[in-house]
Amino acid sequence: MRIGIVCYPTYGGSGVVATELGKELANRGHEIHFICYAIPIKLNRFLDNIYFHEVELYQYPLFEFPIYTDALASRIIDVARFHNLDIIHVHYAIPHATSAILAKTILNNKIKVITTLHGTDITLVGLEPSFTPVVRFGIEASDGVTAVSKYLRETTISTYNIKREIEVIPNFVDTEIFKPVKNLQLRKKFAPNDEKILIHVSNFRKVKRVQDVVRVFEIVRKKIPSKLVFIGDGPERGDVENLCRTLKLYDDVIFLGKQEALYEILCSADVFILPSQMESFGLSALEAMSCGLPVIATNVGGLPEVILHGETGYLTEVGNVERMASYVIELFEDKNKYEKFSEQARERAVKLFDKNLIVPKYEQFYAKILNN
Ligand code: GMT
Repeated sequence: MRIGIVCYPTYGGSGVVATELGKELANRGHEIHFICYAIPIKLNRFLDNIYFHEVELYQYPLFEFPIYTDALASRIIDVARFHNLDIIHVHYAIPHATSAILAKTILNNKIKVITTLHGTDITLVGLEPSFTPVVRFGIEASDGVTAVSKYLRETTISTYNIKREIEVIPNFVDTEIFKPVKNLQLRKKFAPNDEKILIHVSNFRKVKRVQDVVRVFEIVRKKIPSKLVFIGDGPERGDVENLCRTLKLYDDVIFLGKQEALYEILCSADVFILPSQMESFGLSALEAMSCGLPVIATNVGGLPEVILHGETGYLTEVGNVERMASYVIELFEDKNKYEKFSEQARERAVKLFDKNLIVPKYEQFYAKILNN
């Protein structure tokens, strides 16, 4: 198939999923055309069957902001015509579904539009009155719609009063890359005295409640010698760093910023903390599980579909840092339990979310939509 993929090229989860999906599909012989305003961060080397088309954002004094939706639609039209695309698969509804449907209309319906809903396009941004009716239209007018968790499907249907089918295709991980191989050198760097290591990866947005990670760490550290590693960057980072200073934790906290080889760092840690206010899936939790890390997270959104409470980690109510900390301490104090959780986390990632299980589901979905 010839497939166009539209995504945000940044560090966000939806862009990572879209890029990894494109790479896997290319590997399976499909011709993949990424259409984005910058090259996706994970598309960092030449790969056969993959092409990149930049959406150029035209500036004109009259426009206070670049007109992305129209520019993207025009680029989709151009690529679809010239490369004879069968499908345009957009990740994150806003405004990608709108652009794709506009392009499809201009192309006299000669292309199928598939929209994958990822999270805040539905649960946060899409709820803004300035977006809601357009998001709803984008979902109803797409030829096929997928959501990354059952939770996200149900929420979409009820919140936007959706009448159509939405297929759940969960996110996936390359379990051959994200695998439990301890990097002792790295571990020694973070924890020179063999302290335990807590880790958190995110884009430091408010919804991630990163300050709670620090609060959890503060409690754990009083009982068990430990270090905290942060990966990622974003609007809340300054505040989180300040909190570490105020609580006099700074010497035990390592801020690595954005990182490429996530798996190496994940593997050198002991537990993953994800205290999000909302999480439609939690790709970072899945990647950690694949590396054999138990995950302590909040019981929200799609997280219970990924993390099994009492088997691969623990789930708590949002903001209950005491309970989160007590679970971390429990795992650190009970070596057998820790190892069991670690094995079960890895096993769940391999059995349910490996790329070789999930990518064919997208191929089947494409075939179904093309035959409709
Ligand atoms: O980061 C993004 O690009 C999208 C982001 C969001 O804010 O919607 O992440 C969502 O998509 C990821 C990939 O499917 C999921 O793993 C995240 O759980 C989800 N984030 C939220 O729901 C907050």
